[in-house]
Amino acid sequence: MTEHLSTVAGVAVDTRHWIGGERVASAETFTDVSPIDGSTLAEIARGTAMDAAAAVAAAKAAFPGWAATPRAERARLLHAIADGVEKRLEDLAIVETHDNGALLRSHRRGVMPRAAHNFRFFADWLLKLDHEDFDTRGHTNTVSWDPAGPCVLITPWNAPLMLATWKVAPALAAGNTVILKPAEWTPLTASLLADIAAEAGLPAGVLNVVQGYGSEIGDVLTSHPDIRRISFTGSVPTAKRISASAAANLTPLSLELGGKSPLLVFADTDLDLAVDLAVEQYDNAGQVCLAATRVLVEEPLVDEFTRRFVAKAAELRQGDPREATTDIGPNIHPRQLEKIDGFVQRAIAAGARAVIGGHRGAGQHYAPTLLTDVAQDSEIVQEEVFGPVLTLQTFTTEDEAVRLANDTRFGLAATVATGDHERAERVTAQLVAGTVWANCFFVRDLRAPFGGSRHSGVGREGGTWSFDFYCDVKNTVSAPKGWRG
Ligand code: TXE
Repeated sequence: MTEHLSTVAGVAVDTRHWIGGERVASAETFTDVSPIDGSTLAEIARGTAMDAAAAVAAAKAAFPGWAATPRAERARLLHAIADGVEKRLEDLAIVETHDNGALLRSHRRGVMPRAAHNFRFFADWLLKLDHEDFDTRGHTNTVSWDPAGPCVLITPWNAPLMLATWKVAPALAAGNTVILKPAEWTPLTASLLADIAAEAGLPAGVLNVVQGYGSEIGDVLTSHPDIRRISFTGSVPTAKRISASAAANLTPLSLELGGKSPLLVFADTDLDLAVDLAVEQYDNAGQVCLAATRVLVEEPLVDEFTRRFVAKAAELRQGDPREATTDIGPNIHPRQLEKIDGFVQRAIAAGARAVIGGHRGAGQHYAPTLLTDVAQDSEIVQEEVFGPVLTLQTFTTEDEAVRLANDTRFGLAATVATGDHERAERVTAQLVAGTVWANCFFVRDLRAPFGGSRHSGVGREGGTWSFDFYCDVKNTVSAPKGWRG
């Protein structure tokens, strides 16, 4: 073991940056702490402006070679990375659980397989991506998907590797080089991904990982004139800052931000389904951008719904995310816990009633909370909490339900629970959101566009939409042979 390796749950993790195919240290480090028990996991390289600039230079230098690499070879390498993720699935799962506190069983069964799938999916999509030839008075228009250049990908802590690979895979598939800046609260799996990519044979400089605080190196990355795309998942204030920074070079952005999504429960719904959908919103301790945190229930159903919801939520077991019996792990950081509790206590002071929860739990847990008697224009109804906190409101007509659902500055997702198919069609058509689910939740297909309206984001990724974003789409118009030639 060298001083740059930390062992997390038996897995060796390099704590340095990965720049131009080499591990690079910084003079200073920052401490990465586990939300499970507050223990120190690693001392991570604290990136500087120089490190960030070096990563951009490495990505720029590697770009021409990678862009010129035939699609089939790029796809092969992405599949090789997916193989590596699968081979190290257990390591990735356990390290991620220590780093962000999410359930080990979810990491094993869902999250890490999905990280591998992200690479396979975009590798395969790349091979299917076709140009379209069409004719204009005998001239041929040929549309091509050209690589754009070095991309900065900035990712959050709630699903670190899954969200990183969701950006890295299409960016690389498109022929771009990448600088990945993981969240400072969860730096570990990005470092393992760099190892995996190197072992798979990805050329030096094609994927770079810079660790550190967004507030210290973010601007250097996002205002850099050599960067051609920025994809960010995180908070609205940071997105605004990145937008301002990117404006210097008009760098195209994809922003996937928060939400305050509604779950509309109509009286004609299958009540078991509606209750399951609502309780599911506590998954990942509520740290899910798509979570339907505003539960809107049709008046006649509210008492029965609440009774069943409370009974079901009471079955949830909070605890150590490594245990198979745990349903909800800790929240990410003492600062987030503070923030969650601040929202809840201010809501209660303003007249809200906690049907369940309303307080901290043991350690770094927050008790699953349902707040009622909340005003539509109150902070708790309008602002993203990003913890296991739901509000409950009632409505009496379909129009009122739609009005309340849309009365937010966000527009990431919405869910409708109804037994009436025509109502489902009518209501989903009126909801302003990037993803709307009818009688289901979290069903995600990588072919589908993903993103948000209003303050939930800018742009869409997924399937062709990812390539639209990560490519410079070009139209070449050729005159017919012999035409004045
Ligand atoms: O987010 P930040 P935070 C929401 C959620 C949460 C809140 C705050 O409501 O409570 O955001 O979380 C990097 N230039 N979501 O403070 O700051 C940072 O290093 C460039 C929703 O953790 O947005 C990290 O890598 N980058 C969300 C990333 O931005 C900068 C997921 C996200 O951190 C930067 C996470 C800068 N100036 C939080 N400053 C979702 N949409 O799923 C910070 N960063």
